[in-house]
Formats: sequence, C-alpha cells, structure tokens
Amino acid sequence: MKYLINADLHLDDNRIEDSEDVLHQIEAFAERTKPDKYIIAGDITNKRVPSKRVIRLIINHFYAMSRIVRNIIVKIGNHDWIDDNNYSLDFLKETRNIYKLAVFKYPVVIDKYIYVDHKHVSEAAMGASDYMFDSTSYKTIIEKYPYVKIFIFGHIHKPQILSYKPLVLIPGSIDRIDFGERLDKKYIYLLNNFKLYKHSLKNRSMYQIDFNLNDKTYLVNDGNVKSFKSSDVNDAILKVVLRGKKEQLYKLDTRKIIDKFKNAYSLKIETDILIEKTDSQKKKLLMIKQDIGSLFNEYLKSKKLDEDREDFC
Ligand SMILES: [Mn+2]
Repeated sequence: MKYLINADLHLDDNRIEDSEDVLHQIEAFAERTKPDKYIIAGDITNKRVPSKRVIRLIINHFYAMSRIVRNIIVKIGNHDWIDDNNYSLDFLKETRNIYKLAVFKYPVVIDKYIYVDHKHVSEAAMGASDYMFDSTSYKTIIEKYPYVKIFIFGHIHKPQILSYKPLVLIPGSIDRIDFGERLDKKYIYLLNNFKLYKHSLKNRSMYQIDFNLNDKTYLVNDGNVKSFKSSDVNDAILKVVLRGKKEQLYKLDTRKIIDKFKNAYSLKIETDILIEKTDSQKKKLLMIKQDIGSLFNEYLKSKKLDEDREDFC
C-alpha cells in the first residue's frame, strides 16, 4: 500500500498562483508514483471562510487526485475549524462520494497502523513563526497506540522526522508561508511498504535582507545566501529590514529601495531602531525592535506596492 502524505497547504487568495503551481507538482508526482491513498494532515485552507477561488482550487485538486488514488483522507487542522459543528471544508460534504473523501475532526488511525493528527508536538523544532498551541510530547501519544507504526503530525511548517522507530513524521507545509520559513525546503512524502520517500517541491524564493545603516553592511537570509545580486530577488517574496538610528531611518528615502527591488513579487519594509543606551558602567548598543513600519506601509499602499501577505500562524 502506497500513501501520499502532506499537511499545511494553507491555500489562500494572496498567492493563489503559487498554491496552484505546487498542487500541480503534487498531482504530477502522484501521477508518476500512483499512491493508493492521499493523506492530508490538516490546514488545507488558510482562512476559515475560504474564497470561491480557493474552493475551486481545492475541488480541482481533489478531482485530479481522486482519479489517481482510492481514498483521500483529511484530518481537519486549526485553520480549517470554525466551531465544533462547522469547518472551512463544509462545502465538500456533498462531494465526498465523488472524491472518495473521508474527513476527520479528531485524530484518526488509518489501516490500523498510521496515526494522523494536526497538533504541536513538543519535541519538534519550530519555525521562527510557528504558533504553539496545546503542545504534547509525541512519546505520550505513542504509548497510547502501541500497535501504530507511523505517526503523522500536521501543524508545524518545518518538515522533520522526530523518530524512525516508530516513524514520527512532520510533513511540514507545502510552500513557504511566512518569513520564518525562508530557509526551508518543502516536500511531499510517499510511504511505500514502510519506506519513506520525500520529493522536493519547487517554491517561490523568499528573501529577507537586513540592512545595517550604521556600517552599511547587509545580510541576506541570515547570511545563508553567499553571493547575492539584487536581481536574485526578481519574482521573489522579499522583506527588507532597515536597522539604524531613528534619525537615519527618518531621513531614508524608501523610494530608492522600492525602485531597486521593483521586480520582486512582493516587498515588505520593516525597521529596527538602534538605540544608544548609556548606563553608569559603559556605553553599549541595545537593539530594540520597534516597528515604525506603518509609515512605510502607508507609503507602499499609496504606491500599490503593499500586496505582500499578512504574516499569520
Ligand atoms: Mn495548523
């Protein structure tokens, strides 16, 4: 039996073409590998009331997948919940038979050996902006299900394996959702006779450039990008963080930055004010994150450059 596994699709209008592209990659991979079942470990939608375009995207994806797999199994995630009786995937109720779809509110064990939940497990390394809720050690869950061989947890966006025996897999999100994920590679997983394969997904690049106005130096993605040209951010999701003293920041002409990166897919500018603090012993620089970005955001709005998505958990 072959299972195709993913989680945290977070389909949203903001980047609908990216969502569509990555879903097509998943469909093409499924076409090649012919899984029997498709398991989604929660958070298909980003908003609890998805738009018509997002609904259409999900229906198209399920239609394509239902032509390949025998079953589609969905565990509802926190982003899919509305209340105990409603969830963002309610529109699928009428089409369950067409898509051979099973939707579960609570943790479920599939074929007596695969446990699927959407939950924060305390051992997982979190992405920079993952939101922690209701954290439990996976060990306490394993104890309750001694016959289960594979545990799958959606919710945390950073893909990782916490244990090999039993297998404890966090598939992660299928696309870089926010800047905390800018260094992540994303995957779709295929489980075939207890062997796990991961297939890389191609995602839009995401860069954060940290400018220090004091010493005129900059870091790209925390120094993980070595040789960098400004054209590298073409079509990328970009955040520029300007770090300097208040006077420097107020004097700055953001139009130059906006112009320099005008080919970015989206641009967000943030500021970090460096405050020189004196105490009785010595002088030191204390960095305080203070967002005066609203000024810039207003400016970006007036230039219609504010199409960047909101960060969310
Ligand atoms: Mn979640």
